[in-house]
Amino acid sequence: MEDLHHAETPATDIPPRFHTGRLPNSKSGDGKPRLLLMGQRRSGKSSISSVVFHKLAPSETLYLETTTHIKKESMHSFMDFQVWDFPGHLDYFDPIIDTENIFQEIGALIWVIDAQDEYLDAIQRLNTTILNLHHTYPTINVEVFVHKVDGLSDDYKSDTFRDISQRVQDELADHGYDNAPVSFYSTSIYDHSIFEAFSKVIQKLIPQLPALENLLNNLCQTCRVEKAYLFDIMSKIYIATDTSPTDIASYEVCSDYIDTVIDISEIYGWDRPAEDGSAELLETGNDDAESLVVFERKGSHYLYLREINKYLALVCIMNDEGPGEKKALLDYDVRRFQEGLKEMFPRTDRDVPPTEGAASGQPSG
Ligand SMILES: Nc1nc2c(ncn2[C@@H]2O[C@H](COP(=O)(O)OP(=O)(O)OP(=O)(O)O)[C@@H](O)[C@H]2O)c(=O)[nH]1
Ligand SMILES: [Mg+2]
Repeated sequence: MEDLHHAETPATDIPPRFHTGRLPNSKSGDGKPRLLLMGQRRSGKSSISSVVFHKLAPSETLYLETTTHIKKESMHSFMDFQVWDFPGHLDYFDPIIDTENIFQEIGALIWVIDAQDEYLDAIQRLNTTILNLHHTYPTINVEVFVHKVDGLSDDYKSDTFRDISQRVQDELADHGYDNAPVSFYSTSIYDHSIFEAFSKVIQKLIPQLPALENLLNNLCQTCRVEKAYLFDIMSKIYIATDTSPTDIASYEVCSDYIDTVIDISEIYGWDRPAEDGSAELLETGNDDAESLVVFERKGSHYLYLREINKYLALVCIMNDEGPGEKKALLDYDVRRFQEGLKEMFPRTDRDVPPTEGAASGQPSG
């Protein structure tokens, strides 16, 4: 905790491999990290953006129209970022397109491949893009979403995943680009996999991640929490978790829990204006907003949710003693966690209303 004043400076001299060098929330940063959604037509780019950031029901994506121009959206959340949804047919290196403007501020290039369709062309185009960018922007994270895996059998799914990742890596290696920073995720908008994949993509853009994980590890240890997730409430992306192994089932249950709490607070919640109207107080949210359920399915598990600030919620899975029995300890540790977080993400200069079209905020209550 003593080092937190310096949290905006990465702790090591070696530059982190996976971020753009511009810290989210950094006062010196002049742009917001961009997530570019690229890939073939109908691969599912707009669906992903609508489901993750606008809570569109997955089945409603059937009616989405093809994207005709780059759709830029600003997300105002625990960290500001932009999502750019590209038309599938666009040639990103056409001379009439200002490539520099597109790739300059980039946080991650998300390349969506339809796993239910013929994917050789998509791989070809992805590799051309990576090779074109490799010299000018060597630090770009390329995140490949092997998408629409919901319709596939388990065997076919893993074969396709392996085949795609192998082909991409092999072709890049053939062109002399070994160990390209390309990651692969199996995704679908019909389950939690798309949120999990986005969580991992976003986490790479948070230089404070190791410090956050440390805070969560400490919390888990002192309060005997089995698994702790720090969620961005609006998108249900988790921005950090403790370093114990993560399984999708525990993420799913925590994420569903957030949905339930939000639904209930939309009905029964009320606006909680800051006592003296200051932005500082607004930012801290309501310290007392917490929720607890006993999770019967796996024996005596408890789910505990605590609002950390306007954007973030801490969700913990606990067994043996429930949070009720160690309330004072939990309150104390969560408060310390909140303080640590506030120092890591100073944002007093950022409490401006979201720009038009921005997804932001969530009900509180
Ligand atoms: N089965 C399945 N279908 C999906 C999934 N994601 C998207 N789709 C469907 O894929 C179709 C195309 O989705 P879009 O989001 O419009 O694709 P796009 O990549 O934005 O297409 P362009 O704008 O033309 O480049 C829609 O009918 C979606 O319902 C998925 O995870 N699983
Ligand atoms: Mg589209």
